[in-house]
Amino acid sequence: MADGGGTSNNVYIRSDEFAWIPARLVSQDKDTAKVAIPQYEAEEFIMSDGGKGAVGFKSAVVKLKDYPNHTLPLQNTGKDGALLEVDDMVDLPYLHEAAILFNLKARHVKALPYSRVSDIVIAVNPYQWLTELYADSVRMHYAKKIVWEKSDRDPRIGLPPHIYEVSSLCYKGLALNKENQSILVSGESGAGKTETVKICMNHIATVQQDPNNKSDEESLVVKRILDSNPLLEAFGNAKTRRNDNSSRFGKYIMLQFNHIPGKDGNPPRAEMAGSISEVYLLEKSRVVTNEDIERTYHAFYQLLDSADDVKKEIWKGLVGKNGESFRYVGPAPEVLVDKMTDAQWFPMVKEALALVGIKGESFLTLWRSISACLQLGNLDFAPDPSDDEKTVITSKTEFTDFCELVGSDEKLMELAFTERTIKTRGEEYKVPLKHDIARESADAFAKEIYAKVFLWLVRAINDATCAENNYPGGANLTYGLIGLLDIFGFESFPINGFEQMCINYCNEKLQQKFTKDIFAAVVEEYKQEGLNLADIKYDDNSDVLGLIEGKLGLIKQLNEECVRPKGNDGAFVSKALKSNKTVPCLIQKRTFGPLEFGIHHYAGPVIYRAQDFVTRNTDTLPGDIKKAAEACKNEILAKHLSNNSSTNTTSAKATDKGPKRARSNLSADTVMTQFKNQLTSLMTGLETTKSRYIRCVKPNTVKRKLVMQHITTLEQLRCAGVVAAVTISRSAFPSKLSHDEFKNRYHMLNEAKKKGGYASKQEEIEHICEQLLKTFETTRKDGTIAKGFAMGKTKIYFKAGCLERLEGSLALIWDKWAIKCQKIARMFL
Ligand code: AOV
Ligand code: MG
Repeated sequence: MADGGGTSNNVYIRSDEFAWIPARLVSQDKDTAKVAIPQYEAEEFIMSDGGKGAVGFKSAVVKLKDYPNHTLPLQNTGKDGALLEVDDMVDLPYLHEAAILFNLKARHVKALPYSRVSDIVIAVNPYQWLTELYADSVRMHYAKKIVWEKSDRDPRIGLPPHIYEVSSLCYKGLALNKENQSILVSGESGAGKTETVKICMNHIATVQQDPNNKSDEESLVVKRILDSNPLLEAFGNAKTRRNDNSSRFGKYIMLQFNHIPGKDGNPPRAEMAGSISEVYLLEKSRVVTNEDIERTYHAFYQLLDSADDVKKEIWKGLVGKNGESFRYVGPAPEVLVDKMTDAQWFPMVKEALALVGIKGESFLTLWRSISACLQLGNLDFAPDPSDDEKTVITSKTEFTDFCELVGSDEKLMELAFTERTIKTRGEEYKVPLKHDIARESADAFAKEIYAKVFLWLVRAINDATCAENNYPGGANLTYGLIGLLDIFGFESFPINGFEQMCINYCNEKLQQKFTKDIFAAVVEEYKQEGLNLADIKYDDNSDVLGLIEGKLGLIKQLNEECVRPKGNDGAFVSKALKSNKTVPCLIQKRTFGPLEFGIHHYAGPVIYRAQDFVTRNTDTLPGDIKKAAEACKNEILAKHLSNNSSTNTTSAKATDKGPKRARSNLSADTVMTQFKNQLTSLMTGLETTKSRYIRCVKPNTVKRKLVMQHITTLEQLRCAGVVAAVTISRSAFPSKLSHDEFKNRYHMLNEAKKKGGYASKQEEIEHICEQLLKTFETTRKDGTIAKGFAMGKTKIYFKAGCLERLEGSLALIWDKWAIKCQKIARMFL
């Protein structure tokens, strides 16, 4: 292919450093291609869209076998040769990984964080607050165009992509079509999930207000709902390496609505009547560990940085103390959340607590429980000098203070830490505990207290916000809901543990739904266009879910180890590997250690190390400590310290105080089983909604604005299923063009024009394609011929390689023209 002229010379090639880079195709033969690669300063390249500022060119030869279909992916360039940048990436003529990456990047460097892939909104974290993007006028514009303006066409046409379109569509679907809605937000840590959910929630709170009643103030319940965010963040968020305000739990907020019939010619409305939140897998281990760069939960610092008179009222042991006084906290860097310090947050949190009814005595109980966690870290244990099988508490004053703080009998608590009650055949006896076991019990106790405080808080918030308790007639409210899911994204580290397995299991569940929904949307599009549905097919991930939650699956095997006397991690792995030997998505390698196994997840392979899986899954507090806790005067400890950590708050009844069910047997209560049940209930709930997807992307690991690192961005697009979504929607026909676009661009390819003209534009286009795409024809199973293209009512769809063929033919024509022009020019010289 000749250099210059046709746009088909602009391609992408693979790069180790940048994943994909733009290049110019110089020539190619069967196996290799010669390309000219523009050279950039590395820094400049990740900052710019790669289309400008090249400092020179370098020649290279690439092997075509490294590329899908043996073809270098083409750049999407406009008439002027500049990179085409579109709102909706399905409008790109060439849709592949590199095209998505460079389109997102072209937008990101212009501070346009939102793009679409059909109905999915991609939100690239701008790492700068774009005030104008969220201005009141913009909020109202989306609501007006999407919710209130009557139109038969897609209301998003003409609107730049925005998460406000998602919140507006949800509200419209609920208010006008009476269909429950959900927004599923995903992305890796720091990608912007929590911010996105808050922005959508605030938008919904505005849109639901009566547009004809300007004085319609935010109702108390709406205020409580919005203010529950900072509250959950104080107790459930922490500074991590990747995000200064990282949510260490998953959440699903269900906003409840009442139907307000339309009157005086106005359309019906849905009024926000309440909310219920469900939380998942709070990271308990953070309470008892501290790392240099990371911190424990914000609440600890807020308490320790509060004024001495506040501390004195909560517990005198806090006065004059700071992080360094407590082992679980230690010295830690100051962190600003929403530009506020920990000390500034404390009164805000106090106010938000009061709004959900936590004030006076219950306010003190809450912070005393947090102080009790702190104090547990400072307890010291040592071998008893007279018998080193026994343990003594060496930090006497700290221990007395702790007992006073939780309102416990000192003797009872001491025995709970230093002895264990064993029951056999109806007999009960005590065995002494070694000091390191006693220390572990103190850690387990602190984690448990914190987890219960968190659940207690969630319940209090639910009590104060659910429509059942707070909206007139709310107990019988059946109208509808919008659910917002802010949950941990897919994780893969060099070493992956129990937590990653839970997280990735959850992501597989959501991916299955995502794939199903995308597929349904493609089926719908094909129907509308009148295409043959037999041409589309997709693979889903039910094999991976079978491996995890199936009859002989990993959860089942792990649970069995947790009830088996002497059950252990090694036995779990060997049994799991044996019974799933023939399952292709399970990875077994000779080079693996005895505790290692791998899973081919939809987002890629992940290797797990099953160290502590049995303990993590069982997660029980020693019985003696549990008993001592139940005897405490501190209400949160005494009443809510059950092993059932599931909030199970999907109904108003779940706001009942106290544990909901007694433990029937151990396996019913393992962490995995609880999580599986929670996920099943989440998925069942989601099935009753119309789900909309926002995929958050973290453009770089240095938290800088306008910078996009290619490799990490692409990995996220794969994990978020964006590439998969495109693959599904384009599986049969990766490219499509409207009839007009086709005709404008390729009409000159019609070398053998039909005599007598064409009955329609469609017929003419079909004629051109018939001439050029014969070699792409295949025979379907039923014996019919599938062409290289499919003629839809408004668009024409192409199989892989077809559009490239047309582009190639176009380039040849241009070359001929160029030669002709040169000849003519020479004649005049
Ligand atoms: P996450 O929820 O996805 O991470 P966050 O929503 O906490 O991520 O976002 C991380 C940080 O990115 C925020 O603190 C902001 O500084 C910035 N940010 C996110 N979205 C926006 C936005 N729309 N505009 C401006 N800045 C933004 V984690 O909870 O860690 O998985 O566990
Ligand atoms: Mg978050």
